[in-house]
Amino acid sequence: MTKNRELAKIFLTISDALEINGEDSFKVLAYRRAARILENLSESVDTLAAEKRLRGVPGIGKGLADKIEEYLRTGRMSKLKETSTRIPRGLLPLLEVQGLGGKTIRRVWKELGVKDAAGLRRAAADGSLARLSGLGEKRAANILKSLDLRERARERISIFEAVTVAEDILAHLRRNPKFQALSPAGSVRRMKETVGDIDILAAARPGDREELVAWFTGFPGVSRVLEAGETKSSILIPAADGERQVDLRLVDESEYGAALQYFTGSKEHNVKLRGMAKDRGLKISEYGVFRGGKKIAGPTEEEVYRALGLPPIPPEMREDRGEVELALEGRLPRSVEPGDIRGDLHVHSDWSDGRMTLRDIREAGRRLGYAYIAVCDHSRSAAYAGGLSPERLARQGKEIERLNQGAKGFVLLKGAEVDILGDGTLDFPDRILEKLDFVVASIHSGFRKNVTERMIKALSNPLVSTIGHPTGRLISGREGYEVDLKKVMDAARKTGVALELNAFFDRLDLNETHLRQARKLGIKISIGTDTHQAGGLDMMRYGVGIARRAWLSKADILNTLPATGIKKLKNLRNK
Ligand code: DGT
Ligand code: CA
Ligand code: CA
Ligand code: ZN
Repeated sequence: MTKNRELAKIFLTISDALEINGEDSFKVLAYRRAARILENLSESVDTLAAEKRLRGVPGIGKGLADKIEEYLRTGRMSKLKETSTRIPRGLLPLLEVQGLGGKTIRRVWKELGVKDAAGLRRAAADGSLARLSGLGEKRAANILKSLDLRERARERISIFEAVTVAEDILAHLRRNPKFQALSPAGSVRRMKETVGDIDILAAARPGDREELVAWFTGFPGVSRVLEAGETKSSILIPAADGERQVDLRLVDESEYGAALQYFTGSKEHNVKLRGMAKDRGLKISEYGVFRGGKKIAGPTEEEVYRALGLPPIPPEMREDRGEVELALEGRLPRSVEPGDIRGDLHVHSDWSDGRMTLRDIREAGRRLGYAYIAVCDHSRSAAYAGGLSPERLARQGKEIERLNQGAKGFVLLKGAEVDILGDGTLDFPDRILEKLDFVVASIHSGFRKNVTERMIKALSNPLVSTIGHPTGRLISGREGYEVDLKKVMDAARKTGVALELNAFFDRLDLNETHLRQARKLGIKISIGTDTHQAGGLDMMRYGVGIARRAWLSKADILNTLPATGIKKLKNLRNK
């Protein structure tokens, strides 16, 4: 972990502790802001401190600069000790539970003696939580539900974190030329929205294995080695909230394809294949495909499938949801591929709460080889997120037109993420929406208030292009809106409005189950990263991964169209 991130974490802990201690929200926010500044800093704090430039960083005053210097000098921060020793440690993580703020945590601590998640659970079970004045049965039940969701999510990690760790380790492994082949396997390769442990497969000569296992367990980030065998080894990598397990399997080059197929799974898919092989007088294992004693496939995955009479099946589809049967009939749909995506349909700029300027977005879009990015900043009611007034939106539109002048190959699209208000009307009037190329309509407040009706009303407006994050869930622990998606989908099918696949890793909303239903109904899907900074544009890969898991093809996805196609949608729907 870099010093910047270490310090950001410390400041977050301090702000959490202050909040539970009942300090001014002003102080709490100052530390939280400092954490964010540190995380986004492009220079290391070491350098800034060495060159006496810390105090020049906007948002870092003298007080914070002193604390940073103290930490860099001594490895300790007295403020951290002072604030966090005053409260039980087990209370800090409770701040991440939806529906629990610092004030409530302070009260359950002081009035009910709750010191951690287990204590909170007991207080919910014996009714004392609900009896706390001002809380009531309903809020107590919701808190318990959020706690459950969070703990369930905790056992698995996000696909984003898993891919990031896997790629770090693969980069380390690739530096040793004795690995003959390397690939992610398991749920990471299948792009599941959450991952249990991270699997990596490698081919190597028997004589090299001892050295290669040592190379793997010598990965600089390792906190513990669980197993270091020449066929299987496992390490733990430290993370903010625990440890992540990474398994490496070493096989012979002649078995690499069969092992890759086996260890990619899913287990259910493998069971189906094994049954099929048996019916054909074949045997399939992680060593190869065999007829009698004769090995007929092994080195490549493609041959393994071919030996069973199948075309290669994309890893994302291997869940035994009918893919094997379709492949047998030669009717496997052609899944959308990353290269089919011509733009991003949901990006925030610094005109609202994003960090990229319009120029930054243009540059990033060009670098990615995109044809367009739709700039979709928040609308006026989203004041907490710097929502734009109609005037500012108009000015932004002018600026986009100016930036697009004479542009070849890439354009910024004029968009907005417009709030669906409490009564289902939109936060901008039609005469404003008319001027835009792409309109995302989203619910950001009133999660339990007539959500279905409000969405359907939004869908009936021909100026709306798509509904943003239609379920509102967060994978890390928020259930989302009370919405009847079936009804929303029926309305989307009738009006021709798209639904979003929000590709931000903690959303992935619609999820793969909903996307499959949408595909069957012929509903178009727009994929947007909803990113607020340049790095987040890469989240598109998780969106595409989930789309592939739902068997979506190029034709199902709006952003495989050229820019002119996106702009024309509105006119088509207006007829
Ligand atoms: P995860 O880690 O829970 O996100 O899911 P996976 O799919 O990565 O599961 P994992 O790590 O237990 O195993 C990786 C792959 O290895 C799995 O997808 C299929 C294969 N595999 C593991 N154990 C078995 C087994 O007992 N039978 C079969 N057929 N395959 C297995
Ligand atoms: Ca796994
Ligand atoms: Ca595993
Ligand atoms: Zn957004």
